[in-house]
Amino acid sequence: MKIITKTGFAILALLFVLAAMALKPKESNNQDKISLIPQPVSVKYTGGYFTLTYSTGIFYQEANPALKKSARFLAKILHPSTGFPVPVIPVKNKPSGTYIYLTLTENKALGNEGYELKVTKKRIILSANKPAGIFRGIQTLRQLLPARVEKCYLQKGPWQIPTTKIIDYPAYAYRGAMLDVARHFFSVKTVEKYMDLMALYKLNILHLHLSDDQGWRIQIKSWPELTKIGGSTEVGGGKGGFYTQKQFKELVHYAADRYITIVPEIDMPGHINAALASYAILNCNNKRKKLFTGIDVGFSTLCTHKKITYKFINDVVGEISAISPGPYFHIGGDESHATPKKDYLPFIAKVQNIVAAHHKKVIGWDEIAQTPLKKGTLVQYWANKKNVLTAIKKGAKVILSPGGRTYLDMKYDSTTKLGLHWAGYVNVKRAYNWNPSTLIPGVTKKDIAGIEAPLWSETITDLKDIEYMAFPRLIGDAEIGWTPKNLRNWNSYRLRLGKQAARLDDLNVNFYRSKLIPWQD
Ligand code: TNX
Repeated sequence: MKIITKTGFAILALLFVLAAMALKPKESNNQDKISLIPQPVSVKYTGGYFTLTYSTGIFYQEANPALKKSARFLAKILHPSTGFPVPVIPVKNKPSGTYIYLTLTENKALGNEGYELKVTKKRIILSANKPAGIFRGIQTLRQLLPARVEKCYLQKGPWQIPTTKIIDYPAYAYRGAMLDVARHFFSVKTVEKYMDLMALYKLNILHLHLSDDQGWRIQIKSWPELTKIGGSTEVGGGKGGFYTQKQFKELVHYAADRYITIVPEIDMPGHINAALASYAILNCNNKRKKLFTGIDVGFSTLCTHKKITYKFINDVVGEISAISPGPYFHIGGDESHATPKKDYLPFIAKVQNIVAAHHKKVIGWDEIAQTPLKKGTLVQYWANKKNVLTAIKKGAKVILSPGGRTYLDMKYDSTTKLGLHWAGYVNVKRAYNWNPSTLIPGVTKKDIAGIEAPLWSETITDLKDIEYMAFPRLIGDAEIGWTPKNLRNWNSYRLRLGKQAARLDDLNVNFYRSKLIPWQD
């Protein structure tokens, strides 16, 4: 009797458990909270979830210091918020058990920055051809975790990641942001935070506008007055500042850890008053110019027929190139209204030779297309479509930075306090809703290296201002550069962007809460 009762009870209990399992909603994998930006090329969710626990380790293929760095990068995000130890462990072969595993593979389709991310209930395997792809994949993994993982102090779990298979790679190789550190100077810490946020959205180029009429922002050891005088102020008359070469190297290093390349720009022959104010000898009349703290453009020029001008440029390009591992040197070339055209053309040709002699490729604003272009030169479109067509006829590729779409210093609307509006108001939809390959008739995907979103800083004075103007628009630029155009549309994007609010909050980003976006905190 007793035995039967026991068995009966056991059966009843089992039935109860089975019923409860049937009634329980499908495993809560938080999928509706998830938003991936940029949208990956292919994502399949398989309905379950992986749970991060106290014993989850990050394994990486032994003897690969780059993978070790990326594993540490991930552990540094996971550790403070989860409170788990998240050990980083080298292994020879695929481990067993539950883990996160970073490994190189060979898969042509993934290219240099693509990755494959497989999440099952037991393990997460992230593979890529190159360490850069692993790093990009880690950003996707971050976005699959609850936003609070971004916080830097202990948060409540559970730490679930939906099971999925993602295959992903970028549409464009050049996905940039530009920061104007000349009109207002920004500290190393500020630039680093900007790079942190760029990395989260898979941007890979930081173009630093290092000189302009109002300021010279990088130490040149052979021309010390450039920073002593030229770096001593900024728009509005503040105290300005500059990066020592040591600090610049720190930025380069910080960027490299995030697979971001820094593109240094020295704008010439115009936008050069800070240098003309530093050295009398750079002026045609041998008299120093006054420092300038206003926001006019187009009034200054190097003295293009003085020999010393080219010695100066050679020294500057040489010193900066020596501490810039990236392939590019940006020579500006825009708005040289004070330089006669007959002087501008040979000037740009000579400067291209100087850059080549220092083993860098030239990037210049679209005006440089009027001169003969060296092989490998990139022309950056900002204003003049004709220049772009000229550039591609000469075999150059272009970077697209259309003012009325990508300029992060344009006001969102008439009520925006910061910013300018010469290229119109650029709301979040307008910033997102365009395609590089159809922007300029006659310019197709093969002509385009990528896109870049510049933030000019005439009205931008600190990190809070930077974040307000760049976010959320820069996130849209990141998606435009990464995601193929057939997978992009405004309606999907605005919902996904809305779900980024919690993550941006947890990262302390002072983003603009556009009314066009259904923000979910
Ligand atoms: C145009 S874009 C400029 C900059 C200004 C910017 C302000 C470009 C190549 N030149 O000098 O800062 O407009 O939006």
